[in-house]
Amino acid sequence: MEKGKSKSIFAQAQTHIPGGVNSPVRAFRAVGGEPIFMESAEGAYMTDIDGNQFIDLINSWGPMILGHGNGLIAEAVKEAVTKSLSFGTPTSAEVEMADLICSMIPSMDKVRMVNSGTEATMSAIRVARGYTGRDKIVKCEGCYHGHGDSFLIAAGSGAATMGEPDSPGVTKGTAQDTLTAPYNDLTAMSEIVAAHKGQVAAIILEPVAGNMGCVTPVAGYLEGLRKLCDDEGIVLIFDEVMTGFRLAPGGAQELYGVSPDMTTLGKIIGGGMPVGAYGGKEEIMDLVSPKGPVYQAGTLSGNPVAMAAGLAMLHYLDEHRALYAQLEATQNKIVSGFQSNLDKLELNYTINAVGSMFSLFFTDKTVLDFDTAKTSDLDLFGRYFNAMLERGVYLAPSQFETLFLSKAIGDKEIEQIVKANYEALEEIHSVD
Ligand code: HOZ
Repeated sequence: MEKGKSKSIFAQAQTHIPGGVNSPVRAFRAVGGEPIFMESAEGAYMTDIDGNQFIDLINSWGPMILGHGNGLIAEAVKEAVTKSLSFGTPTSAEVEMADLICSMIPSMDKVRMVNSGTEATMSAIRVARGYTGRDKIVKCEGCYHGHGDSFLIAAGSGAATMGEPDSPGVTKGTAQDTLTAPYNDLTAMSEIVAAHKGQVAAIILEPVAGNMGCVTPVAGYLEGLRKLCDDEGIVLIFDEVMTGFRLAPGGAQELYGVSPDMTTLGKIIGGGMPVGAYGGKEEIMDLVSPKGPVYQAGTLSGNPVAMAAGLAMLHYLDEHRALYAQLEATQNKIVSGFQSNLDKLELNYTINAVGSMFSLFFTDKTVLDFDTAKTSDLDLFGRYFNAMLERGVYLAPSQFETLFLSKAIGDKEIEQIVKANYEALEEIHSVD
């Protein structure tokens, strides 16, 4: 594969960008090699600056559920741009967006738009603290809720990839208010809450974790957390930045039938533009300024171009609910192809999958939390990633990320992905 232009721009990037990238996982440090710089994308494919084409299995880490270059979204953005890039005043698009979100996710009575998932989660815990008058939060090990100080404790995603799940720069004062529990362990969570009775404002988690690879909730886990929070007066926050509008029109909470008190959103609601949102029960959200005393604001919040893209996306998803079954069928075909390849080559593996999210772990353990995710052979994963890249399939460049499928991936691409998987596995297997 020709990589000359990517190599040269990455060298230049080191001068004025820390590590040469604007988000750590993109640097390929976990998999070896150097990042590929993209030029354009259409449907299921991305093309890099050297002219190489890749089937995209990250889809901008979630937002591009319809694939790249979707005409509806592009047209909505073009129209919005002709009116203004930003007013700094309320617009009717924000009202339409709030109404649509709350109708698709019934646990949300009210919602506030922000600019990223990080902003959404930071704001949500502030509101939960204001509502309960308590300081502590509990998060799950390996879950990632953006890079707010309170969440960089036992964090997944890039923090885990770089081997720094507890970041320097987070003060002891902040860190002491974040408690952690293993994912999928209701007993451990109950014990932590009991040990800090009356002090926990919120339990926050990804209802399907995507930042330690894809990890699904075991039967009864989300229901158990719901009961625990009800019993102890704790705000249950589902971070649906990845899963919102991806696993079902109403997100993971619709799929699993468990309603949180608050929800955080991002990715798909922006249709590819930078957007986040947080919301929930009216009695909680009415504490947000200017209705209530909990302060949170943003110059570009509810940006008209981002709203236009997000509205086009959400209207499409609302009106095409059969899409979710189609995405799941795509996932099933890819996963069963991978399983048969892995079995043929007698490799140890676990595949976790739900809807249009899935991960392949090189381990014989069942992966249900951060500790079991870490049993995956990371060296093998790195070689697998690069072997897939060579064959034109772009995976997440870290074991501790999930893959995201798009509507644009059809039978032709599925065949190519499964074939590439076999050849890549055979190559790394024969080196072992
Ligand atoms: N950390 C995010 C995914 N879990 C985004 C990574 C990126 O955009 O580089």
